[in-house]
Amino acid sequence: MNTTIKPTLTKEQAIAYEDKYGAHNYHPLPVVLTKGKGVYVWDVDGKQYFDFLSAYSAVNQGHGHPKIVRALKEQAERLALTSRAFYNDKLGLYEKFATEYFSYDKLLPMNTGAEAVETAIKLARKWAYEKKGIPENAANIIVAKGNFHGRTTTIISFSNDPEARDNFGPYTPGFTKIPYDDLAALEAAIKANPNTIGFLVEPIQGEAGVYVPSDGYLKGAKAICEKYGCLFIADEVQTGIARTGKLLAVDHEDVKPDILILGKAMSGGVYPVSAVLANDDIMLAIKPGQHGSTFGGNPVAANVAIAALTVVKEEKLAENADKMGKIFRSEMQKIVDSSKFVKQVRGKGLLNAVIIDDTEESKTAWNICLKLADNGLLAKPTHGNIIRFAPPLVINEEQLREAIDIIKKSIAEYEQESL
Ligand code: IF1
Repeated sequence: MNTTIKPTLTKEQAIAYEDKYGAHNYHPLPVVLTKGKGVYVWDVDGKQYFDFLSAYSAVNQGHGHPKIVRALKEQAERLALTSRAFYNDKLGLYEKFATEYFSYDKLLPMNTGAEAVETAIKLARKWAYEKKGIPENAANIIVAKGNFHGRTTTIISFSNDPEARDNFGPYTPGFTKIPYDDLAALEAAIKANPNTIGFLVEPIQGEAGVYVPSDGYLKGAKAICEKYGCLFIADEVQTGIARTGKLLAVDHEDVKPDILILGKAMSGGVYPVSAVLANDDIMLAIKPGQHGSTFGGNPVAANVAIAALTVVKEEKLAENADKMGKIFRSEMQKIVDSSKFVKQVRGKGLLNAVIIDDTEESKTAWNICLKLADNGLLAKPTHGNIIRFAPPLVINEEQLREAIDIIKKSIAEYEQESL
């Protein structure tokens, strides 16, 4: 490690402080990080790890990308925040850049993924009442079971994860849950409620365990939405920005969402930046004063997002994610074929998961992640038997193969010890 960086706290202090002074709303792996560069992070004792979480796909461009960090620093020094009470000379530039980049008429800037999802819901409702003539308070949005769209009260109202939802009620009405990857259920649900205005969906379900739907699902869903005059709303907060081997996961099926939700890697992870994109007929349903955010679209966010999106194209991150993802899954498949423990590998691009042959309530995935950390690779379990692997998209083949060796070694050690 660059020895000029001195950790602020020891490992024990950092964990004890968070435990004593922080709310207990997380259960992190016991690793305390102090530095990151590219695909690597370092803990306070100087140990180096491959980062195979990438802050849940926010750090697609790699830690400390010089272009993105420079954009952050320069703009922070010049002008950080104006609020939207005034114009600034960065937001319009960013909106022009991003709408051309994603081919939409307009962008509405927010900060976090959950806020962007909330924005999409409000936009869809506003559009439905004012353009589609839905009776007051009757608008219904269809969502998929197993979804993860964020943590606000409305969003958790249509989650079916008890951890995310229980004892946070009363819940926001206006949502119908259908099974994921089930087009017949989508059409039936739309038919069952004439006030259905849209379908909100993740192109690949992240929290559900990197659940990739059948080929044609997204195209089919969009076609059904079109047939009934509903909006196809894609949550690409996690799957977007080259993660799955295309700029957007919907690009795998050449589908254009009516409303596109982005977050996380919009900033390369250095700053909270999220956005909703739509064409004029939808976006202009929201009028001045009806929605906004103090920080949304601030000059730092705008400057950072331009840099982060530029890096994605300049460094061909989608192509690299596609190529590296294929190598990753074929190597993981070898483990699946030879191991009694490892049941399946699935994913797209560099959003992948390995499924362990154990119960969802087991500690197996957690224990393997501890072993991986010991061996120099950080990943996080999702459920007790699924490990998500999502390195920064700047990873090269040599680094990837080294990481794969660590995964193979760790699983072998785990199997050995649990005999
Ligand atoms: C946490 C999961 C990932 C998201 C999609 C919106 C949001 C997210 C598709 C909200 C956020 C995160 C948040 C993170 C855990 C995480 C996650 F495991 F819970 F499902 F990535 F896979 N839409 N996902 O995935 O974005 O408001 O957080 O910016 O710690 O809760 P946010």
